[in-house]
Amino acid sequence: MGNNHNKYFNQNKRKVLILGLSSSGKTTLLRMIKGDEKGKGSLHTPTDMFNNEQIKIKKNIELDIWDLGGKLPHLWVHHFKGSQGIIYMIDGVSTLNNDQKKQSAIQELLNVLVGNANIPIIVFINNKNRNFAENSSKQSDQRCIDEEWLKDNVFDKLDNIRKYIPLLQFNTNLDNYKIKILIGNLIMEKGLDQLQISKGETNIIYDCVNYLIDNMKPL
Ligand SMILES: Nc1nc2c(ncn2[C@@H]2O[C@H](COP(=O)(O)OP(=O)(O)OP(=O)(O)O)[C@@H](O)[C@H]2O)c(=O)[nH]1
Ligand SMILES: [Mg+2]
Repeated sequence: MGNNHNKYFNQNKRKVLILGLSSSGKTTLLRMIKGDEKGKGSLHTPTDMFNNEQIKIKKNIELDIWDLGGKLPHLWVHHFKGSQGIIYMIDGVSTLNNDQKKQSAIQELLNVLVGNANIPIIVFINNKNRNFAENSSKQSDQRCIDEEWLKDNVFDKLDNIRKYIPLLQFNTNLDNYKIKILIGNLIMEKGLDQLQISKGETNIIYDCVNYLIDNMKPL
């Protein structure tokens, strides 16, 4: 047996889940990672079960990427096993002045974080409307979910669970991004934990996927 065992195990494949509540932008993101420009601005067609794609992302790395429907988050747990990285998306618009949506998004994020304590996770706060953060009131009940809010309400409470596990959080507006080519390890160079990125408008999604890959362990 010995080495033969390895022939059944694809060292170059990485299983990634895209999670988040309905309409947070998961399928749009998946399309963009695929390089499909039509992902942007299309009508929302809810994903009933999941979309699964194999995407070659670096020379030797293929992502086995699962975009799970957001309507039934209790089903996500069935996909946790064997996952090596997670992208969690939050709709920054619908959660802005809707406490219930905000709480649901965060509760599901916590479930995901606790259920996947050993793998890297990226949290996208997907703005949709670029100016929402500037327009939002900073009163406590109306604060948008941003890095600071997540830190106070989520990450600081998770220190023991995810102490050594990289976690990245940042705002996106998928409208603005064009997927072009991979950019090296920009994010790695800046350090990992709770990194806040403020950077030009292009390629950040690939940077983040790269970051995820660099921090994923083979199964
Ligand atoms: N303007 C804008 N629209 C976006 C952005 N991200 C997603 N959308 C739109 O938001 C809607 C929902 O996006 P989807 O990607 O289908 O959402 P989803 O998370 O896959 O939703 P479910 O499959 O129901 O779980 C679509 O109409 C997208 O075009 C964004 O960054 N900007
Ligand atoms: Mg979808």
